[in-house]
Amino acid sequence: MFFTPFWRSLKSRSLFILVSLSWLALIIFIFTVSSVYQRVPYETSITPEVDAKYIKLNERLNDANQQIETLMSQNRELAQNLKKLSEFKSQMKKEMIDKKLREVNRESSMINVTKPNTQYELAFRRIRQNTDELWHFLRKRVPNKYMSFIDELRYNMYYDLNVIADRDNHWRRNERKNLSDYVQKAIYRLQNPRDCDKAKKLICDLNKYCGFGCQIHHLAHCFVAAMALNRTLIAETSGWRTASVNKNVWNKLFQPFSQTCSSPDGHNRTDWGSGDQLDTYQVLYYPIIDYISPIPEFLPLVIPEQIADVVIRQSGEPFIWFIGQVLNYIMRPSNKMTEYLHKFKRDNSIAHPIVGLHVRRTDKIGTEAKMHSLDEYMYFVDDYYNKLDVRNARKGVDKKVERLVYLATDEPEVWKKEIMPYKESGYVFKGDVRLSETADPSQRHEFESLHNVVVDILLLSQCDFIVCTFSSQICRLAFELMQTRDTEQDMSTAFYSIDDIYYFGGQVFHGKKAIISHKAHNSQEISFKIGDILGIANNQHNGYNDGDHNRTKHKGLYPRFKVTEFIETKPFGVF
Ligand SMILES: Nc1nc2c(ncn2[C@@H]2O[C@H](COP(=O)(O)OP(=O)(O)OP(=O)(O)O)[C@@H](O)[C@H]2O)c(=O)[nH]1
Ligand SMILES: *[C@@H]1O[C@H](CO)[C@@H](O)[C@H](O)[C@H]1NC(C)=O
Ligand SMILES: *[C@@H]1O[C@H](CO)[C@@H](O)[C@H](O)[C@H]1NC(C)=O
Ligand SMILES: *[C@@H]1O[C@H](CO)[C@@H](O)[C@H](O)[C@H]1NC(C)=O
Ligand SMILES: *[C@@H]1O[C@H](CO)[C@@H](O)[C@H](O)[C@H]1NC(C)=O
Ligand SMILES: *[C@@H]1O[C@H](CO)[C@@H](O)[C@H](O)[C@H]1NC(C)=O
Ligand SMILES: [Mg+2]
Repeated sequence: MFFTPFWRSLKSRSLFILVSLSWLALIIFIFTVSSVYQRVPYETSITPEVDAKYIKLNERLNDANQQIETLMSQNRELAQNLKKLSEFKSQMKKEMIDKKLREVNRESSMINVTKPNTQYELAFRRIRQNTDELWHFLRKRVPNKYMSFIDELRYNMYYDLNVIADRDNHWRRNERKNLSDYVQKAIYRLQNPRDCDKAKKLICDLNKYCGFGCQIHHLAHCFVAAMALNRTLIAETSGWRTASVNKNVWNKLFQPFSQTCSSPDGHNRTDWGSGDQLDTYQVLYYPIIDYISPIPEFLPLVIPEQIADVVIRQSGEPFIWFIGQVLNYIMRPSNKMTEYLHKFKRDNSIAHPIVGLHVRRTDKIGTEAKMHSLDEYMYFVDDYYNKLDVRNARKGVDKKVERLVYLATDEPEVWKKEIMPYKESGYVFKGDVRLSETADPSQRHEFESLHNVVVDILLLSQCDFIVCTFSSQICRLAFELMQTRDTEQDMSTAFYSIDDIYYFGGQVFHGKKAIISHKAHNSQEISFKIGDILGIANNQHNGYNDGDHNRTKHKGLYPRFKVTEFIETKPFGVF
């Protein structure tokens, strides 16, 4: 940078000299020639006078030639100097980088940080989870009067666990962030091929008639396939949910999937399930997940083999983290949406810490989920803030944290009636009842309704903890996106679901692997050995899962602390 002006001026000076001298030579030449030509017609014979003129002209031309020669050699010299200078410059740069590297190495060897390994991370997360399991076991069995003792002990255990976690959180955050960037860049590259005419493509059919969360999850399925097969995903979004007044709804809410490649055309095309040699075709049509055949090996809950080690080390929910990355790409907000969110957060003074609360009612109740009172949700919001109060007390902060709740619901009555007692006891509810008013089933085809549910999902995903029903795709979407945030702690435990465990629509198998053997204590429980695979139907929230043994086919309860997530990996072509 330092040298640039210097050699740039050298270069321009030499150019200047060259150009001006060439001009001079040209002018002399033209002048001479024209003076000769002017006279020739009048002097019909070559007299000695004319001869002398030619000799003079010749001399002048030689002169000019010589001058040009000199200039050229000067120019060569200058070019050589220039080359030397730029070599010198890059040498200096290299030395500076080397010096910086030596400094960094010295610093890190002084701190002598030993990074935790995967076993350490898994054990640490298990202690955290088992603290919760013990709590759930006790709260369902022990008389209520003992719970304040148990809770206080538990909150203090969390505090100490956080002290231990803090030592390595910087490293955890860096490794997670690095992997996020890596995955986002890989998807970006896949979606923006240099030559769209030659790129291998996967066509995703968007005509799946279901709710918003369901459609987005369907798109995520397509992206997973595109990543596994190393094909650019083409989805015709311009007709997506189009109402007559609102064209191109997708681009109003989100960024396009590609800047360089959105044409579904190609030299040849085939269907998944055609029986053809798929990779010899440029365009591959991918069906709606419900009708797919044959079943691809990369369907959820499979994660990419190439990133599995780091994901398993850094996230307690590797699949949810991975699909969160995919959704994060899909749902990159448009500039308009980004602006809206900024303004909304400012106007509502949304701050941290904040708990996200999603209450799904209306059409869902009695069809796909049971009714739950606000009290059932608030019990876990309360628990979150009690824990924070103890943490602050241990840190010597004697002010209680403000109890903020981001409320998202499709039932305006929750705003108008149900939150009143909690407001009186000091809770502050953020969000906007108007978003809930547009969530009425009769309005869901309107653009505003769609816009507002996107706002609720994105803001829920930015909360520090979520309480909701995982039976709703809306909440699962928010939780998935939450995993990809650049936070100190892994967010895989930052939720409580009042009903279902997490699942991904169309998932092939969700299993748990035994790390401790178990002998059934009663007819409700099942026995198993270390390494056995158990299915999971639900979490009883009393220390037990409900599920079936993959080998013995016995159905029943088993202690959660004896199993860990069963993870399948497959190579993904995109990495
Ligand atoms: N603004 C807002 N709208 C919501 C909320 N919860 C649900 N909705 C509305 O309800 C719709 C979700 O219901 P469906 O259309 O059945 O979509 P889905 O993907 O099946 O989601 P679930 O039924 O919740 O599993 C959203 O598209 C919104 O219109 C919320 O918290 N805020
Ligand atoms: C740094 O850690 C390594 C590995 O644990 C150890 O071998 C080495 O002696 C340590 N160095 C210092 C200066 O503490
Ligand atoms: C960042 O991620 C890439 C890809 O996984 C990996 O090669 C690299 O070593 C990582 N760097 C750090 C500092 O973790
Ligand atoms: C499809 O077209 C591509 C590009 O022209 C060609 O290389 C490939 O062999 C074709 N595949 C089939 C099955 O015809
Ligand atoms: C048993 O586990 C395998 C995965 O190893 C899975 O594909 C299969 O569906 C499971 N079977 C049952 C009955 O759960
Ligand atoms: C994926 O596709 C890109 C672009 O065509 C190519 O450069 C890369 O080698 C492919 N990767 C694999 C694993 O096939
Ligand atoms: Mg629905």
